[in-house]
Amino acid sequence: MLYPQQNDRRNLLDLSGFWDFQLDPDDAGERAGWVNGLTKPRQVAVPASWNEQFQDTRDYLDAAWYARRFYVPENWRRQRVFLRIGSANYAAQVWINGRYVGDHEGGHLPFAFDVSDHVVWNEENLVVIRVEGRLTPTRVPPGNVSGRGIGGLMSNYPRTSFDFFPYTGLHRPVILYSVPQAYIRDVTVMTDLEGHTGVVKIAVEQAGDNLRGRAVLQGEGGPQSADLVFANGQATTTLTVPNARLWSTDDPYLYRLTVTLNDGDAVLDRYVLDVGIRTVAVDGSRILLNGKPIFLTGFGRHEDFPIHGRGLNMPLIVKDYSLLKWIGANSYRTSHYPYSEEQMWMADHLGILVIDEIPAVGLFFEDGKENIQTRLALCRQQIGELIARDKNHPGVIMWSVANEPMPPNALRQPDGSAPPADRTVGIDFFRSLIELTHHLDPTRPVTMASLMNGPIEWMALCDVVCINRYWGWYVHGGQLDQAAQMLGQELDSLYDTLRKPIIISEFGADTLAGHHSDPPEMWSEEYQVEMLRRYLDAAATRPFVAGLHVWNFADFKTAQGIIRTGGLNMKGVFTRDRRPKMAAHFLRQRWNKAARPDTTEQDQA
Ligand code: BDP
Repeated sequence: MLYPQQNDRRNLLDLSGFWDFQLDPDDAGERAGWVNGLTKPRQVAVPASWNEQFQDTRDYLDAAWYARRFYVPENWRRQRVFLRIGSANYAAQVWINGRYVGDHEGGHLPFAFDVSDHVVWNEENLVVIRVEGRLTPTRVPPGNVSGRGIGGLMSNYPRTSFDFFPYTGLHRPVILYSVPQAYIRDVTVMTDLEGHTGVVKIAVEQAGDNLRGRAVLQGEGGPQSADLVFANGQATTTLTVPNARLWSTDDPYLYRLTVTLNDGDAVLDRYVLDVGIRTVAVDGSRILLNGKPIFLTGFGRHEDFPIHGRGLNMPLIVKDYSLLKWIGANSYRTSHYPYSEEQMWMADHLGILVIDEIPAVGLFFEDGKENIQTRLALCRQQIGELIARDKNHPGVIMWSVANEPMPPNALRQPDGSAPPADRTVGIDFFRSLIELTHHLDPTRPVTMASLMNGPIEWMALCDVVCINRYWGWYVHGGQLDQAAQMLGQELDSLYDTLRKPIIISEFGADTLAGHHSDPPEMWSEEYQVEMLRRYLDAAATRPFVAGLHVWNFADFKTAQGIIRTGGLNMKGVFTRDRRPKMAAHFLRQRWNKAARPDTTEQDQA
């Protein structure tokens, strides 16, 4: 799933802009012939969620249709033409000129179709996309789940099984692109180190005849190059770079790999990729980047902003990464779904480490084998698509296969005691998912973010243990000393049992910007600071804690409910429009070396 590229052999046409748009609450569009054009369209922006573009679409999650006309450039005639949709949440079906092209399920990953036989030349084409975002128990993430113990205080609208707004629509660009008839279908790069020598293993997949090709790596110690000889469409080669300049958070140095397909002297296709030479490993209780322990500082985030919703928002990406740098964060988790490819690109270029998560949030195990298997199949599909998309990003250092999967009865224990339920449920599920992930990518550790009181058997399947903890908020709210004590005890006992690196992948307090109190009281800026301080201090004295991700980077929109004022989760250290709360300055003092030149590495934890 290579990102579309424009160069001397390939081209692309970004179909972003205003599209025809029509709601279809009765699912009548197909019968009414909308595949040939919408009957009463209004204009909607793509990419963007549809929810906040109109007043009548905020909570609308049923089917809606998008349509747009385009010409295919005449000089693409001898090429193959693909249509690529960066993200359609949740399910999409595509037609071109009234003919069915294909479909896709799953909201945050790209999909593409070879439409060479669908498009016409010298005439206008019509692309029609039906998108539908219903919440159902057998989707990933699930929604509208009944009899699961969520009710009363926790009930929300729309009825998600997760705490973020179920934004819907064409969230990332729709791109038409051209490649030569014989073309580079895929490139996989894995890097390793032998002493000071960088080892760059390259696998290329081509479509077309068995041609020859070439891989050229440019950068310090280069250029290095090798011929590619294809058999059955595959070729592999290894380049070595003496005294390689490694990719790291302090020096995110990128080499430039150019892969070509050649016929004699003629270049048939070309693809260019940034390559960071680096290794990631887990050693005892440490996470190693290039063989050296790294402590993760950062956040869980969301792709979220007013009006755009979850749509690609380039200025916001620039802003968020500059704030991450300002505060001294070196990492984040793509809670709770894959973020845009543009975000991954930025992480590579700025030296930000990413824990890359599939949309497996709100998983549960109480509705029978068949439904559990349906969700497992979707999770397996999504991790496959995510690795296919993000495998070449040096910034991506870990895969996360779930967020807070819920064992039976977990929510019925308000005192935090261990649920009496069958704790072995789900083990086969996560074993299957984690084994698949290791098989698809043997180079990166795998984790999942576990719920307070979640089964330790699930954490034990992971290479790195990620725990979401709300001591001081949902449990022992207002009692920070008690919370800190519980946290310390829990960390020690988890490490005693698991002997793996532990990342506190969520901890935080809802905080109303501008609300103050001394002594600190819940919802005040002071309370957020004091709570974060307790967690940072607990980690600083425990070398097995390998990272801290505050929940959340910024306030974000969620479903309506009585614990979410204004439909917002306010655990951000920045407001939704990116103004810092006191906690942002506090974290900067602790994390950003530039803000505290006297701080030692140790203090950073
Ligand atoms: C955790 C979830 C996260 C929520 C957070 C919260 O992983 O999605 O937003 O709690 O309640 O359980 O703020």
